[in-house]
Amino acid sequence: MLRIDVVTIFPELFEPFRAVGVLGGAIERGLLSLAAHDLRRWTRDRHRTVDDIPYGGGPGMVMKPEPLVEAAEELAGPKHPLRVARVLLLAPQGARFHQAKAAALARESHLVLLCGRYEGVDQRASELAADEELSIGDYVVSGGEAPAMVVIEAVSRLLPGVLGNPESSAAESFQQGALEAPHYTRPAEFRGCAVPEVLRSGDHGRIRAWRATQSKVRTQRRRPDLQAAPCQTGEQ
Ligand code: JCQ
Repeated sequence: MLRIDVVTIFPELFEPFRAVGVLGGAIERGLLSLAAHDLRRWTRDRHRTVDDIPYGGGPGMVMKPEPLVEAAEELAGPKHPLRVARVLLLAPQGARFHQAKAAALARESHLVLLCGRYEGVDQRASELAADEELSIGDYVVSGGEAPAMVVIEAVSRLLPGVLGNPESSAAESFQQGALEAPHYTRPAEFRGCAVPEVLRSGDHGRIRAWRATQSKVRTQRRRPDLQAAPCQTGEQ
């Protein structure tokens, strides 16, 4: 059972998210718990302030450190002695999130995801509260909520028992580092475009070989940066 706590100024964003699909099913079956907490719960002033102007000047606002650090400490315990939870701050400056990272996080027992907003969070919040900063890619979005959802989706589907068909995760983990072959379903012809004949042949050996080749060619052409897994069929 993996416990995930999210700290955000928009906890309501996570209500529909946690209700549907693979994630909703996993929560329903008790394989995962997901709670979204309002950061303002850890404010003390009458306006429940979570941001302030930047030291040194410049545009926008910066998230104050106190609410984030107190939230992380209440949910995960103090950073230093023996914290079991991993506290992650979603930020464009973080280390890039990838499939192997998702697999590592799926082996944890408790994740706390801190969502920033505005121009960023006070550096001390990152240092005092977070164990690591994670980025989902080189673009800026308005808050850490969408990036947190990406991490939650990627991690939750790797938890034991979450995916119905164990082959789908096995196939994908084998494919790790390579793009998948194209997929087709009915009709066999649509607007003059036919499904490749091999997929309709019923010859599972040929199908496997075709998919392996497609996977390899696609990876080479579209994502030459990926380190492709060795081809299982030996097909070139
Ligand atoms: C995450 N790639 C992009 C936006 C401030 C920590 O402070 C902030 C966080 C965000 C949201 O994260 C991203 C992001 N991975 O933009 C502003």
